[in-house]
Amino acid sequence: MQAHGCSSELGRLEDLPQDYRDELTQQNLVPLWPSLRAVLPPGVPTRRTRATHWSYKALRPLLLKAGKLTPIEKAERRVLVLANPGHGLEKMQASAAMYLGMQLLLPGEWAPSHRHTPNAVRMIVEGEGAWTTVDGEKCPMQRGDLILTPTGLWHEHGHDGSEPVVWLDVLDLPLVYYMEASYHIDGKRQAVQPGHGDRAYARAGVVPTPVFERSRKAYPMLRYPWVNARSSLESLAADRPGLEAVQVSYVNPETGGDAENILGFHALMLRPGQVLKLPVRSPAMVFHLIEGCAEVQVEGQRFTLAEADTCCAPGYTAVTLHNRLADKPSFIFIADETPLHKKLGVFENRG
Ligand code: GTQ
Repeated sequence: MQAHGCSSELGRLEDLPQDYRDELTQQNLVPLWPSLRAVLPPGVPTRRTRATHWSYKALRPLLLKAGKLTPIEKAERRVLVLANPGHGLEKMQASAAMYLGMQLLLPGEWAPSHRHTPNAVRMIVEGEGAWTTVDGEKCPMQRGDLILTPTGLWHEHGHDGSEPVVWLDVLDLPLVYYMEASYHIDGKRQAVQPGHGDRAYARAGVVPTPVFERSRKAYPMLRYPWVNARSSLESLAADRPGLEAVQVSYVNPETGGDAENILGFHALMLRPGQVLKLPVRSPAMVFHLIEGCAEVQVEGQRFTLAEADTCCAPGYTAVTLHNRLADKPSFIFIADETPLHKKLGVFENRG
């Protein structure tokens, strides 16, 4: 929040005598009225978040170059941050609450174990043979998989394959940092424990019965394989030919609630040639193209997303998606701030 004058009808800072202003400053006091309209603008919030497109084709060579320039020991996490210029690149945020980064792991490398207060997810972009161990569960990483590393859980990344592996990190870091609640703890290599959430929760609608279990994990499912999400979308589209938004949400299979506490995650299928006008809602959104080709219209701009491209849209803004393929579906991974807005009671759907 920044105090600055912007109002025509309310008194300005300059209207006040300098000695009075100096006295206020000395006492750590600020008059509200010159800044009232800035912090409570009429009808719609001021958003720093700007519609921004990051092309994978353009960033990939730079990420691979980081692999040559900076050894993993000097990076811990070798990430190029997808920063929104509206916030200032140095803020490293895609929106008010969302952070995006493209992470590179080369064959044989290990990104050491740590845990932190912000929640993270990974959306795997390319490469085979990498894995991430979260809370003792070793999760293989394949294109389109979503892997959670919720707040407080140990995680480390390794790579037994032969080609570079890249994934998209989505964290609520900007929010948790703003709350002055962001920190990490280093750990040692985790012992892999038996059990795989993606196997135990293999099908929606039936979940394991906890007959002998004393306590349940807060995050029972950490890996959401793309093959399952994709086939759910195809089944849903086939079952409901009239359904406009063919979308599934990543949820906690025990509670049916959001997979994580602050950010929401979804997969959307655009039918061949489909144009989908999304309702205007308060949370900012991120779109990452898993498969196909799609145009995103937002704030008078048109981004053509090729595979592995990412873009973001501010909240309270109309977004239209268009599948550029006439004969095939396109698949989009969506991250948004909906759980946060709903928990805080500020969520709006303006239609
Ligand atoms: O992989 O643990 O993009 O801790 C930023 C912070 C990734 C990670 C990021 C992190 C990680």
